[in-house]
Amino acid sequence: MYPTPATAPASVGRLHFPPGFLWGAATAAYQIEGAVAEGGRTPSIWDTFSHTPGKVAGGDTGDIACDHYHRYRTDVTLMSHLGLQAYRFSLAWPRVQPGGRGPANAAGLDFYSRLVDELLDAGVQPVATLYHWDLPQELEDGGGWAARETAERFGEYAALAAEALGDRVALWTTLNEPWCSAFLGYGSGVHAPGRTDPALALRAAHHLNLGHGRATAALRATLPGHARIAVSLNLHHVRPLTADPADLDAARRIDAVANRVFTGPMLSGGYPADLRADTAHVVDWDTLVKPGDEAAIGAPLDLLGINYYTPALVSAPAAGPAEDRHAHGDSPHSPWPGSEHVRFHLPPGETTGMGWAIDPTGLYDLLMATSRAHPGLPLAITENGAAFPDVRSADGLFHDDDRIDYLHQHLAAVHRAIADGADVRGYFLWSLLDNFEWAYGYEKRFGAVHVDYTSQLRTPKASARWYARTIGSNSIPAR
Ligand code: IFM
Repeated sequence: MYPTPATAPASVGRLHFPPGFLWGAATAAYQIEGAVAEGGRTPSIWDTFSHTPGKVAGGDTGDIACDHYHRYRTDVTLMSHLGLQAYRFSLAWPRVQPGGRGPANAAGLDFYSRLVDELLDAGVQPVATLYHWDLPQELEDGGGWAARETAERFGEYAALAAEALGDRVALWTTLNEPWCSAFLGYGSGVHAPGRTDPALALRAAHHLNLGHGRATAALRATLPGHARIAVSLNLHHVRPLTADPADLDAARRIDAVANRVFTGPMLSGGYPADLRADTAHVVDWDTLVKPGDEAAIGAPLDLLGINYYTPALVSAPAAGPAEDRHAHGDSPHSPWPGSEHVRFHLPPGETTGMGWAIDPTGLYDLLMATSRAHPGLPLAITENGAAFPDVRSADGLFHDDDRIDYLHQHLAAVHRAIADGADVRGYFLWSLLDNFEWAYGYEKRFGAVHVDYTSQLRTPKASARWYARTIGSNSIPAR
């Protein structure tokens, strides 16, 4: 499935990717499925959060979303027309195992089984993510990710999913962006469950890591030998504002609590000493981390998924006005336990509709740094893309040249990293469809395919056609 890539060959006018490079698109259950009360599904923390007034822009919820639960066949047809080779979707834990405990829910599994069959019939490789933020509400009521028990439950859920789909799904990722689950969910509170306690955020990070370890073991024990197991991290490419030692220390701190809190135990043998020192006044790591935890979390992986959108530019407090919105969202609470004082700045240049700096060099640098830090571990971009305020033109179409430009620049960065030795095996565009963008609701649109939320009509944007040409030629134009 993932051949060892040769160096990308150059040809006049095009940048070619290695033969076998995997082209896909990604979505997540709560963002697209809707049908939140069908087929035995019970509420997740995002149902509760989105129905809490003031938590999501416009009072939007995922109740209907893109109605993908009922329209998945149409959506697979769309994928097939785009020539997608792979589709990364997530399973809703409360659909597969309502309440997060006990036996699997046959109706819930049946939905994913039908989706997988439809994908395979269309020649699209299914890539399943076990957890993209929709924790069963009952588990949150018992403490959520801040409670160790949730990690154990996650391992059991992973086994149920693998038993049902492992005969047909050959690539799995355990968690999607656990940084968001831990630090936006329990630190700044801008994501579900909306808690704002730095100690809980660090506890959640550890239990997400442990859950990843338990799930990896369960998948390994259940899946056939050829199956591949990964995790998707939104690694932050952290840059210091200046070379001043105080700014360098700010960057080190954020790198620790954004990246190495996950890659340390998953890939490098344990939690970094500097992270433990920075946060020793917040949690007692010696009590939190039990003997054997780090070994369990460090179970070998076949692939590291990297989700990249924008870099982080940081400084020590003295360095002038900061772009704190980027760091905290709309919350007065920090998602950076132990490093609340670090200032975040908006990097220079253009921004997307999210207000995020467009900086493909950050992706190149991140890929090269990750390759150096974890040699021999294949990488894939499991998310990359951009929201822009799409406007329907008089011809009825969406000429989203800004999104095409963003994708082109970031794919050129991936190409350059491969040429310079990074072992990048694939790229998944975020997102196939416009969808529920969490606390931003439906206003922010990341899709290559436009969704009219009233009629549920899907309209491929120009970027979808551009991406189809990219897949078809395994290349992008050289500029
Ligand atoms: O929509 C999200 C996705 O769920 C996780 N990664 C970032 C995307 C854009 O914000």
